Amino acid sequence: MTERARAFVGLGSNLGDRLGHLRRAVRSLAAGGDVAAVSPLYETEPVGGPAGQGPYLNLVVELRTADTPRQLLERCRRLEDAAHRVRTVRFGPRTLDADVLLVEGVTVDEEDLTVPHPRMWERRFVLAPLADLAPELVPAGALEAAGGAVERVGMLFDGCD
Ligand code: GSY
Repeated sequence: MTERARAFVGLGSNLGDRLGHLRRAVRSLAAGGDVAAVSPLYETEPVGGPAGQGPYLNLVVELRTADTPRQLLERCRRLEDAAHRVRTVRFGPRTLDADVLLVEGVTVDEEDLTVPHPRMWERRFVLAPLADLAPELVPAGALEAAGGAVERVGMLFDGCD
């Protein structure tokens, strides 16, 4: 049987139909057959980037996957392309951001891919949904120390989806 690692992908959107972008991204990930759980949805204060951006919706998806971190990165990029993400302003508003956060037992340090994600421990918009799925992976005090206000606003899919 193929080895499957526990992996976490962060999704965020603060442009256009935020909920729709996240729903399509999670459906598309789930089509891979390796999605194990989806965190609650959070509305979050933008961290970094230009002033005046609208709030993000963020969540974390847990996978049990045979994909390598690079294959996960490629899946993330395909999700962003499908949401017609345009890269103009660094850290600027975006239809969809998809990041490989963690792959259990694996570290990667390459030019375009660092796993665990290097900034995740400072970001409450990552740590709050991650702690919902895997509290044992979030160090004590990290959530409180991290920056950016977050508010849990429900689940991505309600009972009708
Ligand atoms: O790195 C992800 C994109 N991003 C976000 C985000 O997803 N949520 C919040 N709250 N702020 C952010 N700043 C950036 S860049």
